[in-house]
Parts: sequence; C-alpha cells; structure tokens
Amino acid sequence: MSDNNDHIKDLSRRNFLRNSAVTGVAGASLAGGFGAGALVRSRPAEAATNNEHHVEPGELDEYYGFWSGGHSGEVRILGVPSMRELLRIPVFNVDSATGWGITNESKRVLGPNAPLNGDTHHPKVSYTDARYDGRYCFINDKLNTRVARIRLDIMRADKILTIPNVQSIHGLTLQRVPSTERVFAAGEMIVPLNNNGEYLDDPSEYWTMMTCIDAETMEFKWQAIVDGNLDNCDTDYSGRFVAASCYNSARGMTLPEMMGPERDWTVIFDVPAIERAVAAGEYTTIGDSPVPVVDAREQAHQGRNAFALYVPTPRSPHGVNTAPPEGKYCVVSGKLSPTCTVIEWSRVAEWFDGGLSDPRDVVVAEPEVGLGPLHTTYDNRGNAYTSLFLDSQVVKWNIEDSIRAYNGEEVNYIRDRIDVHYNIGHIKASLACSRDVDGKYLTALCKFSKDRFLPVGPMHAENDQLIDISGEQMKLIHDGPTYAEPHDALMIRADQLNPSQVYTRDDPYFAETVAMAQADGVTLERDNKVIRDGNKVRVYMTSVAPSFGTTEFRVKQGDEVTIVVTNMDTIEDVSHGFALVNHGINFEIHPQQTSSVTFVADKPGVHWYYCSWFCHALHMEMSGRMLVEPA
Ligand code: RUQ
Ligand code: CUA
Repeated sequence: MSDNNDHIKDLSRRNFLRNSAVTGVAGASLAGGFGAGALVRSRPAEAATNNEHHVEPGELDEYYGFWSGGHSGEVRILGVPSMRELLRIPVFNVDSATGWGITNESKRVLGPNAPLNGDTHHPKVSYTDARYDGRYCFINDKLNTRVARIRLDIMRADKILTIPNVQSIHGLTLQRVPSTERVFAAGEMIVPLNNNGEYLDDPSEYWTMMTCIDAETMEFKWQAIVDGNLDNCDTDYSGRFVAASCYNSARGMTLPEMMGPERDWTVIFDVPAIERAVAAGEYTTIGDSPVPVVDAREQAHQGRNAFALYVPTPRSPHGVNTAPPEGKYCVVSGKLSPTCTVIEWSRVAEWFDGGLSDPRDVVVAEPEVGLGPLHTTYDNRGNAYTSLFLDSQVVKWNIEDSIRAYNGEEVNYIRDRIDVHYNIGHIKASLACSRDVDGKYLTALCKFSKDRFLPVGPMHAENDQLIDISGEQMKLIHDGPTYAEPHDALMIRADQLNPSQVYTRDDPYFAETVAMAQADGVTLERDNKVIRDGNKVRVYMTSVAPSFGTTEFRVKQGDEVTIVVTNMDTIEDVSHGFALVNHGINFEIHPQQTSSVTFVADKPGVHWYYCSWFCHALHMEMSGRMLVEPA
C-alpha cells in the first residue's frame, strides 16, 4: 500500500467523528477559525522506537496513576510510565475477587440498599498544602449521585454518601490549601427542589446545587443552589474558592433548548461567604434532608451576589483546571467553542472584595486552541496542554503568551500539536494538579481506539495514551487499552503513597465484626467456634496456609449463617479467599484481616467451601464442608 493511501485512510479514521460532531454543533461558536493555532501544524505521532521510558521486568514505576473506571464503577491504579495495571479498587460495583458488595464489611460502607453499580468519573487524591498526602482518594458516582472516600492505606472505600436534593454528581474536586478539609461535588441534572413528585411539569422550577462535604467526617456542610447545570470543577490554591463550569444556562430540557445562548458560565463560589451565612443560620433545608441550603442564584441577590460569581464563558464550557505550581490561573475549556478561557484567581478575590465592575474582568485570556477543547493540564514551564475532542489532538500552548495576545500583542501562543487516537476526553500530566508538577508525562484518555488494537467484537477498548512532554515537542510513547471507561486520571509520585502491606488487627474496616466476636466471647485470632443464637449461627474460623481452622460445621436449613474468617498469616501477599460453592459467596482475607459474610442456608446437603487465592502448594486442599440438615 502506498504512503498516499495510508494517509487517506488515516484521515478518514481521524475525521469520522469530527465531521459529524461539527455538523452537530453547527451554530456553536466555531466561527473565528483556528486563529493563531493554525501557525503550528500538527505532527502525526511517531511510533515509540526508543526505550528510555521502558520499565524493565522487576523495575518499579516512577508514578502511581489513579484512573476512574467509569461505568465499571471502579477506581484503578496503574504504574506510570509502564501503564501496567496494578490494582482495581471496587467501589460502586460488585467484585467477585474481593467480595466487595458481598461481605458484611463492604455492605456497611455501601449501605444496606445500595445500588451495586455506578459511573465513576473524577478521582482526586487528598492534599496538604497543595501536595499529595497519600491519605485518601475521593471519587464521584454520576449514575447514583454518590461520593466515595477510599483509604489509600488499604485501598478500600470507607465512606460512601448519597448526595440529597440533586441528581448526578459529575464534577468532583478537593480543597488544596491548607489541606483537604472539604470535598466539592457538582450536581449536574436539574430537578425540582423538592423532587418528591409534587412538581413535575414546570421545568422553570428545576435547579441543581454545589454540595460541600467535610472530608474527614464525611458529613455534609452545605449546598448552594445555582443557575444552570454544573459540569466540572476545581479549587484555587488559597482555600477560598471553587469554580465550576456551567452549561445549559437556558435550563432547557432538550438539546435544542440547551443550545440557546452564545454563552454559559463559569460559576465561582466564595466558600467562606457561604459558610458565614450557614453559621449565622441564614439557610433553608429541603424536604427531609437536614443539609443547610443557601441560594447562590443571581435572582436571590440584590446587587452583587455574595456567594457566587457568574463569569460569562463561551457556550457549554467543560473542563476546569487550576494551573500549578502557584495556582495563579484557572483554565476553562470551551468544548463547543474553540477557545479556552483563562481566569486569574487574584481577580476573582478582587471581585468578591468589591472591586472590578464586569464579571468578565476576571478573564485575562481566551486563546483559540482548536476544535472541541475538553480539559487542560500543565507542565512546570508555563505551558498548558488542552485535549481537542473533535481534532483528536493535544495542543500545547503558553499561558503568559496567550495573555499577551489577549492584550493585543502579536504573539503565537501555540507551541505544539500532536495527534492522538482518537477523540480524546480527559488529559492529565504528571503531578499537574499539585505544587509538585514536573512536566514529564501526560496521559491522553481517548474515547475511541478504533483500529489501534486487535478487534475484540463490537465493544472496543478505550485508548489511554502516554505522551512524553519533557521536551519542546510532545512524543507519543505508549498506547494503553483500557476497559470501559476511564474518564479521568491523575499521577502522583511513587514516594507520595505508602500503602500497608498487611492489615493491623485494630483496623476500623472490620471493627464492627471484631465487636460482634467480642460480644460472642470469641477471640478471633485463636478461636474456631460455632455460636448458635436462635436461628442465627455465627461460624468463627482462622485461616493459616494451607488450612481453615474449621473444616466442618453443621447448620439447619433456613438458618441465617454468618461466617467470619480471620487470616492469621503475617507474611505479605499470603492472602486467602473464602468461597462457598453454589452460594454466590467469595471474598478476600488478606494477612491479619477479618472478613465476614451473612446468608441464609437454604439448601440442605453438603456444601464445600474452599480457598480461592492460591496460597500454598496445598492450596487446592484448603477446604471444608458446611453440612445443612433439612428443616
Ligand atoms: S468529564 S471528557 Cu465526566 Cu470528566 Cu470531561
Ligand atoms: Cu489459602 Cu489458597
């Protein structure tokens, strides 16, 4: 095949979504063409030939990457730059390997009637002074309006909240300074406040809210009603503000209605102002939710809105990202506009302190970057990198130069473009949400992989590409197929995380199970006992490779059985599993962990249980029998 043909084929692949999408957004502010952007032509990615980024077998990665699992409901950990998947953390899903959604310990976190699916979008690791402190990872569930906190010592969620009064949590972000005391969760869909069925037919009464959660207690602090649908959000580096992109300012119910105005907003909340009002009792509550609600809509304020600043931003803005290392600017990516809007945080403070006359005065630049800008990330040399969904490119541009251009100087702020494969959404450079930004690697989370991998049926892998951004020109160095569907990712330095290798016996994750054993007079670390309490039977056993402490127990058909297993192995990586055949039960018991499950023994007969994690040469023999007498 000639080069020429290849080129045509490549173009048609690349354009397949772009053309239809451009038609679809006709009328959106695509006018203005490519401006200064056209001065730097895109370079097709070269296949990686060198191996300076290769992580040899046995070598460890430089970064931990936290990936959302999208509608798989998980969070994943990858090593970067190898892009090797290290762990899946089940959160809003049922996991057959770990027993998440099956064990009593996980059900306590999920809640008794929790939906066992979800749609995770934006993982965020906690900060101390805008640096990753490795304590928690927070993640939103867009599907069932929840926020979870994952403990990064044991890599399990320990708190999950359902957010009241709103529908769909999309944007999620954390306070950075002085540390992560607050979590901000942006409600997306507008619904009646109170959504109890009384008001269905009057969309002019539908609203959404920003929710603030105490990161330590995981209790709600407040909610603020806003105009329009909230999308993505990010905080500043002073601890005072949180900004959210806001589309559908027309508050339409259908796509044509949503496409109304030329501009939507970036909504910026003054957190201390809201909290002063809440402390003074100036709030309402909705329905039976006790969460304090303040009104941050424009209509609720005479003169200057004390709670929120609505910055007119070209139609349907999407990503909101504060620039490290000082957090001077915030870039809002245009999505349906070929621009990025650069907001200077100090001007936002000026506005709330009574200065500036026009909300647009906080905008210091609005560079044209290309078609379909979704998210922006950064290096440590003053450059921004924006994902272009329609162009299937990453564009590198210089922030200070874009400000000079906005002020009328003849300056080309575009530094480089690179093709990605294909239709990129999120983008994140190493440490780019923190003071430690290092400008080394960038992940490009492409929504389509098309022809990049062996075909595996109608469902294709996503393609998370890795780009070397350390030089003048970006260099594509890795294609990473991923399962449906990472939305966002972040990278922290390997030394910024210190996970446990073995549980400690006082871990709060299974403290309630320990308390139950104590009430039964059972010492979990030693006893193998069956306690009968009416038709409730509690079976306590230890596990030490290659045997369970109890290899036979007897119950009656219809008994409610609780099995509690304590792994007394102390060596890291000697995990056991407890799997009960034909009962849908399997769960993890890692060294020094206690895990439990409760079920009704409804089938008379002999039922084997076995260890499901290969732990020993006699692993296959690590088993026992549950004998169920007919009722
Ligand atoms: S959003 S592709 Cu759910 Cu993060 Cu922008
Ligand atoms: Cu214990 Cu396999």
